[in-house]
Amino acid sequence: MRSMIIALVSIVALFGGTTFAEAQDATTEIFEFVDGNDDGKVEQAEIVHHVVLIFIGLDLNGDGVLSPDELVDQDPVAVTASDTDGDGQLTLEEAIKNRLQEFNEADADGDAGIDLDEAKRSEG
Ligand SMILES: [Ca+2]
Ligand SMILES: [Ca+2]
Ligand SMILES: [Ca+2]
Repeated sequence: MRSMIIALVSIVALFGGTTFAEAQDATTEIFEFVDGNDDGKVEQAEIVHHVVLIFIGLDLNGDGVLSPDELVDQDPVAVTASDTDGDGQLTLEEAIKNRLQEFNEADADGDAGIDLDEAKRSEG
C-alpha cells in the first residue's frame, strides 16, 4: 500500500522537477505546498485541485486521457495502481479516485483532513 505522502511527493515532484528522493526528504515543505489554504491540513479539495492541475499538464494532446507516452516519466507502479480498468491509460477519474483512496487511508482520525502528523505517519 502506497502512502499518502508518496502521493503528495509524486504530485510535487511533477511540479517542481524535484527528484523523488529529494522530495522525500522534505515532507514538511511538500505538505505546506499542497496545503493551499494554510490551515495545517490537506483536505480532499486540495488534493483534487493538484491532481487536476497535474493531469492537465501531463495531457499533452489534450484528449482528456493520459496515454502511455504521456506517462513515460511517471512512476510505473503508481500508474498501474491508478489504472483501475487496466487499459494502460489514466482518466482524470482514475487519477482522482486513487488519490482520494490514499487520502482516506492516511486520514487516521477520520476528520476529512490530513495533518502533518498523519502525513508523516503514513510515510512508513
Ligand atoms: Ca488545507
Ligand atoms: Ca492525452
Ligand atoms: Ca485506465
